[in-house]
Amino acid sequence: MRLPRGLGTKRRWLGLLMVSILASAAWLLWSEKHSERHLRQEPLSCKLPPLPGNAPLPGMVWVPGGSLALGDTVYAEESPVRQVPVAGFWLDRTEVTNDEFAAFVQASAYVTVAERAVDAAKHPELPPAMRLPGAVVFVSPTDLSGRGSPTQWWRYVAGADWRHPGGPGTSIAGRGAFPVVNVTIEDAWAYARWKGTTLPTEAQWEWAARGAKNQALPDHEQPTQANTWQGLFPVANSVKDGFLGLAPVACFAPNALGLFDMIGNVWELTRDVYTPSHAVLAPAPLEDQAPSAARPSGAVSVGQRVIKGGSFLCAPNYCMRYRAGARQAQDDDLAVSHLGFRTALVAPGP
Ligand SMILES: [Ca+2]
Repeated sequence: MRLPRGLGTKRRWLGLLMVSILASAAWLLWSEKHSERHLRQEPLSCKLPPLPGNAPLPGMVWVPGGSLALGDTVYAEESPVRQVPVAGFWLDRTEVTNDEFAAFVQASAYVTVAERAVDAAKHPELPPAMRLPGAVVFVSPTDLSGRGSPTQWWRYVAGADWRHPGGPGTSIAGRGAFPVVNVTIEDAWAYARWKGTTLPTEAQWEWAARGAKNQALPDHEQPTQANTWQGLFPVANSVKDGFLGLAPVACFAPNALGLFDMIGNVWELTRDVYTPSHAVLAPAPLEDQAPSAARPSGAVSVGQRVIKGGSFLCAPNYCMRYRAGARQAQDDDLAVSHLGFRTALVAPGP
């Protein structure tokens, strides 16, 4: 029996639609169950190997100087690749943890940017709800009808800050070894000044992430020794690397210099003002610059910093920025749940 042509086409489409909906639902259910199983197994800390006792401050490793091919060729903002000299320096071997940041806050009574109300004079366009103290938090989307708009998985959550990474009702209890998040460049500078260190430049950071090697052709594959996203972002994460969300620091093998999590886990702030490509270089930021004071000539985006390394949300289909040469802009006064930092120190080598 043949149905009239129009009706047959309609039924075929309805059938395909049903199959597609059922397949998506099954995939989501499988992925949720799979993720829950992994969540229960995720460690709250990972063991750091002992460090040689020659560092000027605990937890720092020496990054020897050299010449770096800064940048990459995957996204426009990484080009052109430029040869940049980098002098030797010290770098924290892990991202700054909640425990480390808590010690700073306890000693200094510092209040982070996310814990303060947003300055209405600076952001007159924002609705009152977004001027409350808070941060932008990743929330797994349940509705993808917006065709890939990031607003489906990023939400401004009032009350989200470094102590409450997901907002009210969440906490960092038991998560002292996790990287601190929901911090801004101002917060990172405050921590670094307190510790007697500084923030790395983009070139320093990238050179260190490459293991102090002038790699002409960087590896573009999704790394296995890093906390990233395996699967189709943002709907399905197979959690092959063992972590659905953030991981404690140092759960993956370090690079050749002994640095952990340079790629993945959290994006890391650098002191460099963001420029849209390497054709426009930020000035050599040798001095400790207050965020509002850093306005290099030629920089198009004022009020944004370069962040590096990608995060646990980077997937092959969405943000292939789990590479040393990748970079992204970050608003100076916006705290985000996938962003942290580590500090550097310019001092004589071992
Ligand atoms: Ca992961």
